[in-house]
Amino acid sequence: MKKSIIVTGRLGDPLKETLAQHFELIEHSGPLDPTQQDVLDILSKAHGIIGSGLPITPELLDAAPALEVISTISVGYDSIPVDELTKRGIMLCNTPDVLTETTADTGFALVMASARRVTELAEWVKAGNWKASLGPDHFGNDVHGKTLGMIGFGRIGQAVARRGALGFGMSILYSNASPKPEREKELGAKRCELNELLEKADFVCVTVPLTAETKHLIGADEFARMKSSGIFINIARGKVVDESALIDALEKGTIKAAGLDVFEQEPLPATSPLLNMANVVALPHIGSATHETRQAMAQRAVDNIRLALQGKPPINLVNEDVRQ
Ligand code: 8YV
Repeated sequence: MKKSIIVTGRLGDPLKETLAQHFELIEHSGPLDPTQQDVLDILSKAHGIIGSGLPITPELLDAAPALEVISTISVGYDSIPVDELTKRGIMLCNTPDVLTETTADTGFALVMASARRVTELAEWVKAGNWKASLGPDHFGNDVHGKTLGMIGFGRIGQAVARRGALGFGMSILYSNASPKPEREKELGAKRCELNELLEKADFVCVTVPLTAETKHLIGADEFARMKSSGIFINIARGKVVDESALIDALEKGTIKAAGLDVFEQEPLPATSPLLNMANVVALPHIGSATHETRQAMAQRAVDNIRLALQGKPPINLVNEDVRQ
């Protein structure tokens, strides 16, 4: 009998057909809410779950006794209780690497857009306001030659730094649990304490994963340490930042501007003050959202779940200890 996979994400027909050769696919749109009878029915026979933005709870796992693997179409897995999975012998697979460069591109788009006021001025032109040559009220700030501070220096952080150092002649500071000597050699990057980074950087860019330790890592004290000309970029997770402290810092001029792809609550509520700030560039969590990269992520997630359910090592296993 074929093993069953619940498909909650958008995979596209060719990938679904590949999976269907080996497994029974149960397509489910909407949240996997274990208080719903139809969800309980499909969970009771699922060997695998594939999808993105999967909020996984112990209640959901209780309802899925045959579950062997969860394959998330994302690099982040902050909505999934990894220890709980490991305890139950369930593998967790994610999709790193294939989204690194695209997400770094998004980070750099936010650096450029915030410093040069790209979206603000583009809207201004479209609204028919360009009637004379511009003065300092419409000037931005340079990016080239400035200091870029990376909070988190994993794959994506390093890729953002590479753009800054090699493309824009920026000096790179990074705060990270482990040193990255190769990047220090390649990019002249310097590792320092978070406080020093905040004080020295012209651009502060967050790329740490969301964990219990990084929740609200950046708050009022951290914004107060930044230069008043400093620009804050977040392409990680909204909850790494105390958003009300960020709003306060932007309103009071503690920092100059922000470029944000992620928010404490997504979609960003229509009442958020961030929506009315000219010095904020807000994107709808599109870090990895290109046709090419989303396809590569879906392909990787499919490969991971197929290998895991066939008893082979998946390409990206998060909880390595589950297989011991
Ligand atoms: C995903 C992301 O697109 O990979 C991640 O962790 O944040 C994004 O690339 C998002 O989770 C939806 O799939």
